[in-house]
Amino acid sequence: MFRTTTTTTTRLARARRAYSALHAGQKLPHTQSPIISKLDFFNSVTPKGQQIPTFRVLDGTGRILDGAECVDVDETLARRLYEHMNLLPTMDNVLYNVQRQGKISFYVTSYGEEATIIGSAAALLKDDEVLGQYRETGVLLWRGFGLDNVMAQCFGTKNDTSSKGRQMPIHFGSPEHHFHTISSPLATQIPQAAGVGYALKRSPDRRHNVAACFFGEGAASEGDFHAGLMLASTIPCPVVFIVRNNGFAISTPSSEQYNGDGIASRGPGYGIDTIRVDGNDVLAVLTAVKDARRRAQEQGRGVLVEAMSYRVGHHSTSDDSFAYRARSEVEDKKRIDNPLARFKLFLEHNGWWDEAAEEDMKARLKSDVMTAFKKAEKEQYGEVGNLFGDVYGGEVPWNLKEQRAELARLLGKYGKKWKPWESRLKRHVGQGKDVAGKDVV
Ligand SMILES: Cc1ncc(C[n+]2csc(CCOP(=O)(O)OP(=O)(O)O)c2C)c(N)n1
Ligand SMILES: [Mg+2]
Repeated sequence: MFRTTTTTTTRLARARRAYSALHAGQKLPHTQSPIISKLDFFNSVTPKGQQIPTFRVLDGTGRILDGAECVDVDETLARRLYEHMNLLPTMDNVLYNVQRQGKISFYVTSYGEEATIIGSAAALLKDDEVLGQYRETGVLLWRGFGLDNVMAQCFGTKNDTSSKGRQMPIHFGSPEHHFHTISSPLATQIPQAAGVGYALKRSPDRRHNVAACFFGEGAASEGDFHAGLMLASTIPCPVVFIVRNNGFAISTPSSEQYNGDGIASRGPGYGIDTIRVDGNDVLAVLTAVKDARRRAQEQGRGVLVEAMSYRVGHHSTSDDSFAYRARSEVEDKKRIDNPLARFKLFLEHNGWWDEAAEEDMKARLKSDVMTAFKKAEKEQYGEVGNLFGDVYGGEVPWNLKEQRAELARLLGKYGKKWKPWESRLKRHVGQGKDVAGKDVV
């Protein structure tokens, strides 16, 4: 049996004191971590039992919270924010129904995320490079892309400057508006944004800019999220990562997507400034993203913003969300924390808005959307041969030549005889003759 004598205890205490004196201030290589001798496991980034706070400016009645930090917003800016927030659901209502009628193949709405998207758009410089996921059409509208361009892309007409009618609806892109083309595979834009940030930093005439990268909390489960943040943190490069935490990745609720404190808890792991913000409060989003872009630009390093909101709409037109969530839940969220209603109250408190202005705006927006929709619905599609262009530079490779020749043969055989092709070809510029020559007629 082992017995501890008084002498042993004293000797041990003396040894411990000597050890502490010797090791006081000592650090292991490559770290400033203080040395401790108690097991201290930790989790997430806040003291135990607490969560990362959420930055908010507007209360539920549209008033600015006492002492809240907020950028200056005058009447012109406030009205512009509100009108763009309203343009989104007006456009979504029309295009969602148009898809249901089979006139376009697919659509994604922004219901519930109007404040997150428009607030962020307004916080960026017009020439900051935006890499979006797919639910950020509002950024393009804020930058003046226009409803005609939106419709042309969704309908794939000859006026589709994003993709010449070759992409699924909502895959917008516009170099003029510094908006990189949307691609469906989740999270690919995140490491790309780090590369764009690096390129901006290396271009003397673009050092005033940052890359702004949008994605959902679901996309943050992809490896590319980690690669992107790692790059932006270590190269480093100026990127504002804006994660829209809307509670769902299609049918998977966010409670099943992570065990940590949301996505914001991951930022400190990469040593980048991070903030969580009320995504239903346009003034909070605007203020937070503006400061995030300032930090990213000044530090030349990534910054992470997590905007908390709720996806009110179905994931897309390919989804029926009532298969996995209650209608009553959606109705409650719409009512309790509606970003449009909150900001409208703010405008009214300032004497900048009334019911007449509301009615006038709604009528105007609806008419703008309907005019653009009707124009695109009747518009011609581009030349059939567009199908083969813009894939490779230089000479067209043999496999595309073969495919083009095969299409020419089929157009010659069926172009006039098979009704679906016949009617469809009539809507294309050149009616297929650019591929099949006179054979098609
Ligand atoms: C690599 C990859 N995996 C899966 C999908 C299918 N998919 C499309 S959207 C989506 C959910 C994304 O959720 P989130 O990132 O939270 O964005 P939200 O739709 O909520 O805006 C999934 C799984 C995909 N497009 N790409
Ligand atoms: Mg989501």
